[in-house]
Amino acid sequence: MKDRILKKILSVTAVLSMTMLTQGFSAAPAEAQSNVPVLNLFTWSDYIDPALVTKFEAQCHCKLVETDYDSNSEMMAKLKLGGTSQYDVVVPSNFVILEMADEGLIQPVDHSKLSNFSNLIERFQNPTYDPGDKYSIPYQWGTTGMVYDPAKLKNPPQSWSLLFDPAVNPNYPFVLPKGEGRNEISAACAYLGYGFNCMAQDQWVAAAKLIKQTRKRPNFAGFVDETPALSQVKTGLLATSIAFNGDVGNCHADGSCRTLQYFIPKEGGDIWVDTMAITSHAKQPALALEFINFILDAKNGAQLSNFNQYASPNAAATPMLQPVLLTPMFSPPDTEMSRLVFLSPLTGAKLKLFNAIWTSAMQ
Ligand code: SPD
Repeated sequence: MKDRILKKILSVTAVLSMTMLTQGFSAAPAEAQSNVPVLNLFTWSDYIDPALVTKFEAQCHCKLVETDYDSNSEMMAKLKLGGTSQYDVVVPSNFVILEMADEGLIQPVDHSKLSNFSNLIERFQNPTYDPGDKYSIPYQWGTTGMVYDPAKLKNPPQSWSLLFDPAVNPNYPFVLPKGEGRNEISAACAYLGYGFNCMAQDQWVAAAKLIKQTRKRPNFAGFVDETPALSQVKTGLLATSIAFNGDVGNCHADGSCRTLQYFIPKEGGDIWVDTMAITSHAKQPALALEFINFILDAKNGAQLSNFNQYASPNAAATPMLQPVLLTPMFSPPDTEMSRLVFLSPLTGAKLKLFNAIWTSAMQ
């Protein structure tokens, strides 16, 4: 805990010093200021150790500017509004890579610049969501399930009914993520018995109907994405929400949510890989590759996981991981694996149809 706070203070100090340098509050000559190249990283909240950022800046003699998002849809919307030249590296989840490549938001990765690529666990070197890692390099992986506060909800069923059955949670406020809709429609599908990775139009329509009914419940508190929703469970505003395993692990580790419980519902949940990709009009493609290779380094990969509490795709990092990261919550055993599914990518007409159904569920 102390370490984390210290790291945050150090990183804020580093950012302030860098800001003063680049904004002219120091004696540094103007030419030197404009010579500092900037790598713009667009990533999920609370996903990179500030100390790693500082370490990378020292290595690349550059400045890394981090901007955060809380869903793939938020990230993609910003890229479509000019972000493909504003940001250099983005961190999309496996199931949107094809869509992003299709829409020209990201470019192929030059593997010849990634000397640390072979550190990846073999199955991550040629994943089905992006054969040959053409557009994306694995960053972290994890699961999506439910978090709840046992002081409020006593022994709730380990089921998506915690979200969708009014009898299970008649009173406590709860929310649904507002992101791209895949987790919400999939959770509703799983609850209705269609499986988490449902792909048929009538299943999506039934799931959307359930979400519409759910929204009308008096204790529905609105659409809030997973990471900010967890903060609301921590502060006691909410009793439960959809959550990512590592986010819960992170607040277990820093002591801010020790009693909160996380589970993967019996009907199934999402297993995902977040990846590093280079935007189609990146201003610093060489720095972007240097950053990706930096994260693929064994020590840096371990530091990343030990900070954000997500499982690492980096085999060489594994011996340096905190033991907790090898426990079932972060590295699910085979019995859990059988309940976890990778969401299939959606593109073209199917994606349009999904988006229309999801939009109608939210209105
Ligand atoms: N705080 C970091 C959260 C990263 C979660 N990414 C997972 C996306 C799966 N849909």
